[in-house]
Amino acid sequence: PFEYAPAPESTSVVDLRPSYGLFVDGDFRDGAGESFKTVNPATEEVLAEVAEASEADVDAAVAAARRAFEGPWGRMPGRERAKYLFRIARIVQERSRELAVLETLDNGKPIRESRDVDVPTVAAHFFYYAGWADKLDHAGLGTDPRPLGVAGQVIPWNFPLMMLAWKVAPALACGNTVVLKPAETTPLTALLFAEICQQADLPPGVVNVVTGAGATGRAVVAHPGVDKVAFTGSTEVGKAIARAIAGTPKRSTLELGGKAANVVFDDAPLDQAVEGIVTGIFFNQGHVCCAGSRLLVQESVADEVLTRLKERMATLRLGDPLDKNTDVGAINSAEQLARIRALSEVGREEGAEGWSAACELPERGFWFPPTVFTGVTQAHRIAREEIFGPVLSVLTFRTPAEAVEKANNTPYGLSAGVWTEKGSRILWMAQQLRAGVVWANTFNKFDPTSPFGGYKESGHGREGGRHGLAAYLQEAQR
Ligand code: TXE
Repeated sequence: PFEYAPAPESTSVVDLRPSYGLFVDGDFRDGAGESFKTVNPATEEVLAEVAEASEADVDAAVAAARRAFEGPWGRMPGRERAKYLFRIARIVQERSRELAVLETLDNGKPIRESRDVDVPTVAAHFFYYAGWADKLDHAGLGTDPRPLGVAGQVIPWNFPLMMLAWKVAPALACGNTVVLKPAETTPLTALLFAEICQQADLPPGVVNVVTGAGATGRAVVAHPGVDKVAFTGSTEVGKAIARAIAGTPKRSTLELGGKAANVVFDDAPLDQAVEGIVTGIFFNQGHVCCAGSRLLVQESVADEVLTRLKERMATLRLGDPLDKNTDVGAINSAEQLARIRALSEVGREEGAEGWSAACELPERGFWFPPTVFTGVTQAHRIAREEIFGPVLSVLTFRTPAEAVEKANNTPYGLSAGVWTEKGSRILWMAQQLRAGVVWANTFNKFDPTSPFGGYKESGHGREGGRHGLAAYLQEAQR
């Protein structure tokens, strides 16, 4: 059964202010309009009041980004830009504890994850793209690849800092400037990152942060001064953004939802596979676009895998995200909890059987126990729709061909996992699966050198690696 977490790690490392303004043109300023509250999802306590950027604020941020692009930043040689990116990467490392605690407070994810995965990955992205910035310079031929201009970047709440790094680091490395709109439930680490930009002496206007809800995101995307739109979020909003920029010359990358298959063959090392299934769906409470939310297990080992999986699930510790022993943290918002509950209810109504280990949920905050559904068919909504929570749907297959057919039977195509001892089968599966990322005998591994992005309704464009540069340069759009 789940255990309650003991006393929390000190939060004194974070200097929380009662209210936060926008970051425009190198300085923090009050918004012209309203403000909103951001809460700790593990306690429902208000963390801070944050400015809601109006259209006029977005206008000011885009103007600042344009000036910076036309001015020092857009003309700076890559090797000079690299220095800023290296500096940012090092400050992220120096302030990693503060960043990790604030991320956990605002998002609800276990501190072990923000400390060991999110923040190190952020630093790694800045180091990696710092290393590209001077490689983009050509020696005096006048054919250096050109940046696009002002990038409007709208990001979600599941990996607030990581999504920021995936977007800001390549944009800056290529010489673009940025107007970033963090999600309304997790604005705080983006504002701390703005402080880091100041500390790194980044020229004013190169990075601007406009906080607010969907309307602020819409204003960024629609702004005529924005040359490129980068979005990560729901497929629904991704489609709305695609419609909003249709007929304009704006470039876009869209990283949308997923319903990844995690495919376990009968020759897989089962202990390792069970760990991979758990990481695949319970990491970050399943708030992961590439989560392995559909387990496809070969019939001959299905019972054994399920038995081991349930045993492992019973050892997961759900509770205080600031406790270093916590495996499963809080659901990010009341709205997301309601969505998870509703779809799980649909699963039961449609005849699937839900199981979770005995567990008493904390009284305050937003919580959902890790849950596995069996008796799921491909027609069930829980096998087709993104739940974005700690809920796994299990299906079985007999042959590799059937596994491929079921894995690909989804409107999405962001990621997939394959568990088998056979190298030839891994290569064959990787070719057959229509997904941007295929993990073999591992899952949810992120590396700055690797391109990440979707097929079909999971969006288009790639972030990360050499491919991630193309999204921010005039040449080589592919
Ligand atoms: O996402 P939204 P929400 C999925 C997941 C989740 C569902 C809803 O299934 O249950 O989406 O989550 C901004 N123009 N994912 O509502 O609305 C918004 O302010 C411009 C998967 O949180 O897509 C936020 O900054 N921007 C996903 C960002 O878009 C707009 C991660 C994402 O919010 C906008 C998150 C508009 N019209 C949710 N409307 C993934 N693939 O990782 C909203 N926004």
